[in-house]
Amino acid sequence: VLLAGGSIPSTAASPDDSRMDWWRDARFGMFIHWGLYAVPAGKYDGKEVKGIGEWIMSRANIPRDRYEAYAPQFDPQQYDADTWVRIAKYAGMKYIVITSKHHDGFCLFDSAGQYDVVDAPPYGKDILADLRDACERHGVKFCTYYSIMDWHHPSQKPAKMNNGRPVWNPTQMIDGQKQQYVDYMKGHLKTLVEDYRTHVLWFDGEWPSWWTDQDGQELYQWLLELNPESIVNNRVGAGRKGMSGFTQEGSFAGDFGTPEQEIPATGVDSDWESCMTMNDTWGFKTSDKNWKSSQRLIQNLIDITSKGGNYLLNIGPKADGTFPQASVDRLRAIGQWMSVNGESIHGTQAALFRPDWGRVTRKDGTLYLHVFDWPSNGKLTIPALSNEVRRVSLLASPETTLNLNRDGETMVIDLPSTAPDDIASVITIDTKGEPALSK
Ligand code: H79
Repeated sequence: VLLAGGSIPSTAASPDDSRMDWWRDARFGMFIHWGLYAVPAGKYDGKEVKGIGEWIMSRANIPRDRYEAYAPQFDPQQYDADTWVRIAKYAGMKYIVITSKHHDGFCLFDSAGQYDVVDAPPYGKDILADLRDACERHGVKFCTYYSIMDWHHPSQKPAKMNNGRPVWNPTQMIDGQKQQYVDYMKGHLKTLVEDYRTHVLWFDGEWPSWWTDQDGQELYQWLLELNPESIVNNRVGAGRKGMSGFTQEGSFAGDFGTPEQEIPATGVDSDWESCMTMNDTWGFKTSDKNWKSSQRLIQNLIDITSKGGNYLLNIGPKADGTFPQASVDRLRAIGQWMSVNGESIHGTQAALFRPDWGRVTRKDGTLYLHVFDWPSNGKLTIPALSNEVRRVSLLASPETTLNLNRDGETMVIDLPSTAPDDIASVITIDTKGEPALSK
């Protein structure tokens, strides 16, 4: 039924695993990268630092004590979790994954240790608890990112020194310290599962050589014993293949593949989620103005959905607690499109074919044709279906019926002369039974 998908990656979640149901239906989530790095926002010692903003401690080789000095400057007085969740919900996002601890080691929740926002004056409030509460009020699933590599924890040291300055990536584990660090992580994760009620554990920073797939398997099993409903990404172990994000052949831990900043060319017969940015950074950087268009973002959502994946679209909030205006503008445009066409995304699956004029999704007996390039001759061609077609119409105006004629191996739909939507117009085909291609 799905598109042919090359090799089948072995992720742990089986197709009939009901714990994955909400996640598979969601299709669209918000990633939030927020932490101390929002304070420097891409600048160190008065100089612009190249690369992604949340990596500034590594990119500028910042010593621990200098980086810690951002904590008392992090005072997001305008942070309002309710506003964030309303914005996400309006855009059609069904879940939010926020950095509970990025590679820099600073926690946005009340951790047992001292390096967290609750223990950092002047702000001193529990950012993640507020976001969890807002998510629960609005019916959005609260989920957390967690970095295994930790540039701040005393169990780890820099890969090497460069002119007396630390090179943080990848960290080295100090001999004899690993068990203590694993216990530290488990303490955090137990808190995130039990007190913060996180639905997805989104690991990252799994690539240092001291973290093995055996460690990942054990952590994965431990997490599912803690809460059998948890969903865990494939970066919990060491099975990820580079930035394409899929799991290698073999038996590796994790429920879904994690392509980063890319969309697979075809559908894949396993669960996956593409995480992507709106500009070129995850954590806020003042200088990064390279915003993708709303059209690009909407078509990415459709493309990913048509291939059976989820789209995790990132926001990097500013140090004052607000989303960058360019991000808000784009989420509003996505929300406008979703308010008319969301039915063609939520709860839909990979489609039967991938045409050159756009993308296709399906739900039960309905096919949703997303037309990116509206044909100038008013005729839209699709491969012939073997089932009886009950009705063809426009999702934006369901009362209009469109004509469909079979022509050998293809079917042709007569379209109105102008596209109802500049970005993607959705045509629905209701069939008797599950749609299938005739050959
Ligand atoms: O949190 C965001 C980034 O900070 C983080 N992941 C997203 C979600 C990120 N980490 N690294 N990168 C982005 C780029 C680094 C990639 C590499 Fe590798 C790490 C190259 C070598 C080690 C990934 C793992 C690719 C190969 C192995």
